[in-house]
Amino acid sequence: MVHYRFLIAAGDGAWWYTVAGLVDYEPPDVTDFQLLADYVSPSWLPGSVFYQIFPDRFDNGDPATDLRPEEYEYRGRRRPHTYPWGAPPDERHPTSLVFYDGDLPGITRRLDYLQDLGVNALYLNPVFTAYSNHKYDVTDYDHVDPHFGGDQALADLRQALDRRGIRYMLDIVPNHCGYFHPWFQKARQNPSAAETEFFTFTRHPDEYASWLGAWSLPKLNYRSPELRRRIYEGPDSVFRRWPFSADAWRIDVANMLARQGSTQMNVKIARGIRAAIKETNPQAYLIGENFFDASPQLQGDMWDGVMNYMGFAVPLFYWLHGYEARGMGLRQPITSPVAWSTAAVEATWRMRCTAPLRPVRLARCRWPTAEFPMGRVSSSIFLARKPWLKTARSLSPPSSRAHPFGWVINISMGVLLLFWPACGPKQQQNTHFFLSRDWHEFCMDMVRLPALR
Ligand SMILES: [Ca+2]
Repeated sequence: MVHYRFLIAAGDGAWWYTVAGLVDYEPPDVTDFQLLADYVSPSWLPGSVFYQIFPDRFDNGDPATDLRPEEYEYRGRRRPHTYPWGAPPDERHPTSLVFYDGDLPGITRRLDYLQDLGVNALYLNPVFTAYSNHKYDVTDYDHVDPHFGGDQALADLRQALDRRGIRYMLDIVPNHCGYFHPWFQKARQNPSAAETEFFTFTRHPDEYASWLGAWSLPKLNYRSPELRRRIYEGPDSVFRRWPFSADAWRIDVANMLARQGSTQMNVKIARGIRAAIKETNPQAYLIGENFFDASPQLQGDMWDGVMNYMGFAVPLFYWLHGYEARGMGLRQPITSPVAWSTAAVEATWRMRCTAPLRPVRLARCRWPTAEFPMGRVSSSIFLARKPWLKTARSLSPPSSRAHPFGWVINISMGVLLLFWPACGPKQQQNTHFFLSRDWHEFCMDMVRLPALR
C-alpha cells in the first residue's frame, strides 16, 4: 500500500492536495490517496454488465414447482401466500412470505431478452433453500430451493449461460442462517449437539444472538472450528464444493460477519472465505456488502469490491430526493425534503471513497477523475435499491408507477450493473415488468456508454 499526496507551490503559499481536497495545512495521513500494488482483479470483470434478479419476481418458467400455501407454517402462525403474477398482495400478509413463484427456469427462458439488452453477467439474489421469498434465511447451503427448480435448474441455467458467454454471481449469507436450518434446530433440541457451538445462546433454547435481533436469522459463531470447516475450510465446505461453480460471490452483510461482542474475527473469516473461493476459481469476483467505509476490507486480502452504499448510492438518492436517515433505535426516520446539493454529493463521494486505487482501473477509466469517484476508488460504486433508501422516482418510466423504483444503474469496479425492479421499498410486492421498447433501447444505450465500460 502506497500513500501519496500532492504538494503544490503557489503564489500564495504551499497547498496540499489529498482526498480531502486542497488545504493549506498539513493534512492527516488518513486523507492520503492510496495505491494498492500487486493486486489484480478478475480479467473478465471490466466491461461486464450485470443484471440483478430477485428470482421469485422475474419470471415463472415452471408452474410445476410453484409453492403451495399449505406446504408449511412459519413458527405455527405464519403461512406463505401466493399471488397471481402482478396482483397486489394483501398487506396483512408478512411481506417475506408473499410469493409469485418466479424461478430459475424463468430466467433461463429469458436469456434472449437479457442478452439483447447487452447483459453479460447475472447477479442472482439468494437461491439456496429457505422459507422466505428473499431466501436470506437459508436452511440448506448445499441445495437450490426446490421452488426455484432445485439444483438441476441452476445446472441448466449455468449451461445456458455458458453457451452465451454470460457469467453469474451467487448471493450468500455466511453471517447467519435461517431459524429452520437443521444446524440451529439440532442446537435448540440438544445443548450437547455438535452444532450448538455454531450459535450463541444467552438462554437455551430461545434466547440467542441473531442478525439485528431478528429471531428468524440466528447469527453464526465463527469461534467454532467445526463451523469454519463446514463453511470454507474443509474440502466439502460450502465455498469449496459448490457444484455449479459461480463466477462471482456476493457476501451478505460482510461488514458484520464474525463480529459479535468480544468475538471480532471478521478479518480472519473474510480471508478464509477469499482463499476458499480463489483456490477454487482464481478468476472469481468477490464482493462484500458493506454499508459504510470499507477501506480496511479492500486491501487485497478480503473482498475485491463492496456495495459501498454510503459512498455512492445513498448520496445519490439524497441528491435526487432529499435526506432520509433510518437507524437502529430511531423510532421515526430523520427526513428532509431538501435534496442534497451537487457539492454535498461530491464531497461525500470524495470522503467515502478512500479505498486504494488500482492502476488497472485508472487506465481504463475515462471519467474525469476529479469529478467521478470511479477514478479514485477500487471499491464498488454500487447503486442498489434498499428498503431504507428513498425511491428514485425521477428515474422511473411513467408506466412503472406500480414499480416506483424503476431502474437504477449499478457500477462496480467499472462494471455496469443494471438493477431492475426486483427490489425496492416494497420489494416483496412487486413482480418484474419487462421494459417498453423505448426504455429497452435507452438502457441498451446506457450499457454501451464507453465511459461506463
Ligand atoms: Ca415456478
